[in-house]
Amino acid sequence: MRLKLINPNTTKSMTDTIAAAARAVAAPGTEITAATSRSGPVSIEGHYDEAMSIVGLVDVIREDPAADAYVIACFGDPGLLAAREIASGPVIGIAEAAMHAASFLATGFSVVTTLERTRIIAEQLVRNYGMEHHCRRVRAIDIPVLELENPKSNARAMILKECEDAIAQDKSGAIVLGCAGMADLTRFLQERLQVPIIDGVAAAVKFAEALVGLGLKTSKRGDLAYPLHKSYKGMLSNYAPPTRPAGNGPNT
Ligand code: 5HY
Repeated sequence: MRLKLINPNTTKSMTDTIAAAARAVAAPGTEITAATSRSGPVSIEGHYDEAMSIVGLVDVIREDPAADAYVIACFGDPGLLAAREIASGPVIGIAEAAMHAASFLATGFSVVTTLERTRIIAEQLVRNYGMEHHCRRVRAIDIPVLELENPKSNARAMILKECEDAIAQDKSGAIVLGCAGMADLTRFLQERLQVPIIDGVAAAVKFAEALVGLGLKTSKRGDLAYPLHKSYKGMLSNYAPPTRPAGNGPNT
C-alpha cells in the first residue's frame, strides 16, 4: 500500500523527523511518501494556525488522489473531516489515533503536549473523540513546537519530567505524545518509563495499514461524501469542488 504522510506545517526538518518515525514502524510493502505543506505556518500552535494550514493540506491530498491512505501528522488533527470529504482512502489524524491506541492499553492516559494554548485545543479533541473517560489529563511543557528541534532547548528533560508527573499524579497507565515533533522521543521515554508511550504518527501508520488491509475506504454516504460542486470566488477559486462523473461516489 502507499501511504501519504502529510505534515500540515511548512517545516521540512520536522517532516523528516515524522517520516523517520513512520518508516520505522511501517510493515514491509507499505510505501510511505512524506509531504510538507507548501503554504501556511512553520508550526501550528493555535486555531488560526490550524485554519491557515488546511489549504496546504488539501493541496497535498488533491495532488495525490490515488494514495491508499493519508496521515495528518499534526496533533491538532487540522482539517481531518474536510480531508476525509475529498479523499477516497482512509484519513487518520495522529491525535485520534494515539488516543484510541492508548485506550486499548490503559484505562487512563495523559497527554503531554507543547504550548499551554495548544493544551486547550487538545482537551477539545479529547471531548470530540469521546475520550473524556480515558484521558486523565492533558499537560503542557509550554515551549514552542519548533523548540523541540533545538538541541540546546531542555525539551527532552522537560517532557520526561512531565511524563513522570503524569504517572505519579494523574495515575495514568499510558502517555500520549501531544506533538508530531515528539515522534523521535518514543524510545528515549519508553526506556525510562514503565508505561506505554504512544506516538500518534506510529499509531496512525498502523491504523491506516489495518483499514487498508481490511479493504475499507472513507464512507461516501452522508457528511463525508465528496464536496458538492459549486463555484468558489477570489483567491480560492481554484478550490471549487469539481462535478463528479456519475458512479464516482454520491455527492449527497
Ligand atoms: C504538531 N503543531 O503536531 C502540533 C503540535 C501542537 O506544528 N505539529 C505542529 O503543539 O499542537
